[in-house]
Formats: sequence, structure tokens, C-alpha cells
Amino acid sequence: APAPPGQDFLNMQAHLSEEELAVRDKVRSFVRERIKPNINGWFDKAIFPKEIVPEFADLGLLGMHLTGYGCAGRSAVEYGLACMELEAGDSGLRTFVSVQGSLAMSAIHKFGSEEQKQEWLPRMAKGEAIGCFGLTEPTAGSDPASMKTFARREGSDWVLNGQKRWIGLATIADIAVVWARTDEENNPVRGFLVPTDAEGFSARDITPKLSMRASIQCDVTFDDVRLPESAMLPQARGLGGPFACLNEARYGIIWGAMGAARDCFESARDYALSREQFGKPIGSFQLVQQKLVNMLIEIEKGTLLALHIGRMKDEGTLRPEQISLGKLNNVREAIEIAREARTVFGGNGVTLEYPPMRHMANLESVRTYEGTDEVHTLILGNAITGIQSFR
Ligand code: TGC
Repeated sequence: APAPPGQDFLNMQAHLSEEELAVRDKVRSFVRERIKPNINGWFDKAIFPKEIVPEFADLGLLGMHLTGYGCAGRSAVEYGLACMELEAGDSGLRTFVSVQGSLAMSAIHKFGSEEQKQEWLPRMAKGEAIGCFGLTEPTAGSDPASMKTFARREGSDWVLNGQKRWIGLATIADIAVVWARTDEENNPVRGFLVPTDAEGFSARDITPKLSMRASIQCDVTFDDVRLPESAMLPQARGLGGPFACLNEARYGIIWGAMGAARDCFESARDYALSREQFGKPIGSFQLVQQKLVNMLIEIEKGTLLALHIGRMKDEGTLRPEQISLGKLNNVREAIEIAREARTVFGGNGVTLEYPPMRHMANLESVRTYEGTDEVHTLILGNAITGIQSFR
């Protein structure tokens, strides 16, 4: 069937391979069948639908861009397309895939020992084990270097103390990747694999939230958690370790935000064609058409940007500040689009019956996590002036 008016306006799909289109279409169908009919209930009741995890695994979405160890080994563009389709469903469910694959699995894949990879990655790819990623703390958000969580050596063991906040999935996770300062020389940040049933580990959901209600974010406490020497990720030393994982998650957001924006645009266009005022569809009014056009322009630009950044990632030339440009722009525009789309629905737009306000609320978290607008602005400021403004 021909695409509805406005969809893929610049024919981006002409620049996608058969495999890429197949990934996009598979995830799009899944979102249509499994997420769209249920998301309002999950969001309203603040439920993360854990039963969907094996379905994500069957689709090859968990650690999708990683190779070996039971992971799907797909390209960055394919992973991005999957994120875009998932987030057209809901940011909270795309976040699950990001935390599991881009953060927790990616940390183990990049920095783990062979034994750690063998132990965790195949189970995580199958969705049999859930991971979380502990970097942010109650007093260390934009500035993870100021973290207080500390691992001290006791014989050959490590003893971990501290707190983490805003940790996705921690209350349902089996394994936590935890970043902590250590008493090694110069107190470098190191990563640890902490089983969530370890004595002294506790997590609780942060509630009530007005954003990403279909996903879980938690406070986590480590109270003398004793870990064997083998719990440390051997290949990561310093903040470059966690930041390399953040690059992966920020990359997925560049695509994901455009999925949420597209869902807002499409629902607003459909509504504008059916809702009548003054005896005709509101889509016939110039002011409504202008809103739809402005949304379309930013979606097309943002999606092309995502594809360009994805191609650079697949070529191996992508730099962190280029990821910042994509994340900053696409989330900022997606929020504007969600707000503008909401106005097309008038009062009906503030209900869960239509998606823009849910996406808008979700995107407030997306603009904040993985580097706020301010952090990405200043990363870019540093890149174009050579002057670091943080310190
Ligand atoms: P700085 O001195 O700039 O860097 C420290 C070391 O890290 C290296 N590095 C990177 N490496 C790879 N990729 C990047 N993007 C990197 N950025 C920095 C850097 O080369 C250096 O290496 P070395 O070997 O010289 O030590 O560090 P800084 O502390 O001054 O950084 C400044 C700033 C603000 C850019 C950084 O702190 C930052 O990005 N802050 C934002 C933090 C953030 O994004 N937090 C998000 C938390 S995770 C999350 O939100 C998960 S949400 C999902 C969930 O769990 O639900």
C-alpha cells in the first residue's frame, strides 16, 4: 500500500538496504501489534511489562549491535532503526533495550574478561538475565567524576559502599554494572559486576514519576557489598570506560527521539483530517497545516541526521561530539514536535487517548538522561572553541 501522505517524505528508505528495511519493518510491526494496543494501560498504571523481555530477545534487540556471545551482530544503522521504531511506541520501552544492550551488555562486551562475557552476555541477549548500569548518584548527575561510591581492597576482595540514583531496571536486574572510585593509585573509577542478590545490595523504584511511566528507574544502595577480585571489569580504568558506554546509548537516542516525534506527527495529521470545526476538517486550516509542515521538516532533518551519524558509526569515524550534536538536536526538536502536536488535538490532547502528551512527558527524561541539553551544548562548545567550560 502507498505510504500515507507525509510519511518518509524525503524517501529515506531509498538509502536503506534490504536488511535495514527488514529490521525496520519487523520492529514496526511488533510495535503496532504488541506496544501500541497496551501502552496506555502500562503508562497509566506505571507498569513495566516484564513479559515483553523475551519478545525483545526473540527479535534480536538485546545487545543487537554487539557481535558474538549470542548477540545479533547488526549494524549501527539497523540498531538505530530499531530504536526509532521502538520509541514510536514508547520511550520507556526503547530505554529498556538501551539500558540492557547499549549500557550493561556493552560495558561487559567492551571491558569484561572472557569469563565475564561468557557468563553474562548470552543470557542477557536471550533476556534470561537483566542488567543495569550504575553511574549516576544522588549528588553526581552531570558530573560523574564527583561520584562517592567507593570500592576498597580487603585482601583479594573488593568492598563496595555508596549510592546510585536513576538506575534503570535495578529492581528487576540480575546483574549491575557499577562504577566506583577505588583505592588503587590515583583513585581511578573502575567498573564492577555486582550480582543483585549480593548481601548489602538494595534497590527501590523511584515513584511516582510523571515521565517514562512504563519503565523503572531506581535508587540503589551498596552497604559493604563484598565482591571477589574477578568482579572487576579488567579493561576499563577511568571515566573513559562509562563514557564509552554512554556514547552507545546516546547514539540510540538520536534515532529514538525521531520515532517519538514521528508518532506525534502522524497522529496529529490523522486527527487533523478527521476532526471537524467550522464545518470542515481542521487540517484544511492554514494554521494547522503550518504546524504539520513544521513538524514534518524537523522530523525529516532529524531522521537524515540520524542516518548520517549511523553511517559514520558503521564506518568507525564517529566522534563523541558528533553524537552530542545529534542527541541535543533530535531530542530538543522531538519535544517541540510533541508539544505542537498536542495543540492540534485541543483539549483531547491532554488525555492518554492520543500519544503526543505521553511522548512529551517521556521526552523530558530523554532530554535529561545520557547528558542534559546543557552538557551536550558545552561538549559542542568545547569542540568548536577548544575551551573546556566545565572545570
Ligand atoms: P573529561 O575529563 O572530559 O573526560 C574524562 C575521561 O573520559 C574520556 N571521555 C570520553 N571517552 C569516550 N567517550 C566520551 N564521550 C568521552 N567523554 C570523555 C576523556 O577522554 C577522559 O579520558 P582520560 O583517559 O583522559 O581520563 O571528563 P569530565 O568529567 O570533565 O567530563 C565532562 C562531561 C560533562 C562532558 C561529562 O562528565 C559528561 O558527559 N557528563 C554527563 C554525564 C551523563 O551523561 N550522565 C548520564 C548518566 S547514565 C544515564 O543517564 C543512564 S540512563 C539509563 C538508565 O539507567 O535508565
